[in-house]
Amino acid sequence: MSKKMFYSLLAVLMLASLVLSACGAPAAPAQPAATQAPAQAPAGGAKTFADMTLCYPQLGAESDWRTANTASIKETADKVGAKLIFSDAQQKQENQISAMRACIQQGVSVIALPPVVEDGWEAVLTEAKNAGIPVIIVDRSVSADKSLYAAHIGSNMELEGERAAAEFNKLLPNGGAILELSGTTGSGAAVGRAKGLRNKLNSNIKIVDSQTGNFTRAEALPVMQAFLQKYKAGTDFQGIFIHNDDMGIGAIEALKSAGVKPGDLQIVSVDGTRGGFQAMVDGWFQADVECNPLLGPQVFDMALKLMNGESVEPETLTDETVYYPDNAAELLPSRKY
Ligand code: GYE
Repeated sequence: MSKKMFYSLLAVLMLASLVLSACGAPAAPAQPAATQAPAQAPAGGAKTFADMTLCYPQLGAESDWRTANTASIKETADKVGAKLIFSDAQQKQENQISAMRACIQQGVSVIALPPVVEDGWEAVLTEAKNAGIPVIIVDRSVSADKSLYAAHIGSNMELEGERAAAEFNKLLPNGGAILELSGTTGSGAAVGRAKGLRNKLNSNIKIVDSQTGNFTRAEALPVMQAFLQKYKAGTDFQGIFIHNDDMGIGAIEALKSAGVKPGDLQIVSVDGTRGGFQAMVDGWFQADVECNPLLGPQVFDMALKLMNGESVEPETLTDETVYYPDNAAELLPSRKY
């Protein structure tokens, strides 16, 4: 082969390999949902908290967890010097949707939405997206397509349910029957916790009944009373999984009036509020699965990034643990909520 022929063959081969590698190259990664276009940064520099109006259509005031979450958002807004538009939807999705629409109308910088239920957010999330307002889903999850919001910050509710199951597996080593006092029907928190419990509960522990107490003390009390009419404590069931501490406190009232004593039943709750810690000190709860409501700092940090067009993590899960009665008295005074 002449030198000339050799070089032209080489050139052809190099070209072919270039074309091939271009075809075989993995598709460019889809634009992460988190980098939705935010409002334009003003000429002269990045936006600061002083430029921020954050909309927080809070879902309600149903529990101590929620009160702490609201306080964390308000305190952080004050601390960083951002403007906050806060509302309380009283556990009604339609109120949250109208609050969001009002915020879109006002042209807020970012909306941080703690959704009361998972379904039914597509329309309003699309409206926010079309208006160029990034949305951070906070606390509970939504079922809407991820392209409709920037990110989610909150707890892994399914893992919380799995942690509760692990506690029952230890508390009822020979099996048994439990009741479930569940959170708001259709909420990410209740759906995840129920699923997690069922994922990991030993097959010799049966869930005899499950009813919602809507995450409130007031609604949990009659549900527990009805349970006690229907099932004999200690005989028909040995334990209760309660989706939050407030419902646990309502349930304890019903148990007390029915003559049940602390320790007669194995009770596992979720949140780790002061009320939950007190219930452990008093011997009612055998374990409390932590769910951290203090999300303000993370929400505001992410909101600022979004205002400046920076990319953010699509999913930020809170690091959590399980608390037990043995050191509950010691930890109680330092609990922040
Ligand atoms: O566990 C409960 C509250 O969504 C994680 O809502 C939250 C739950 C929390 O009412 O106390």
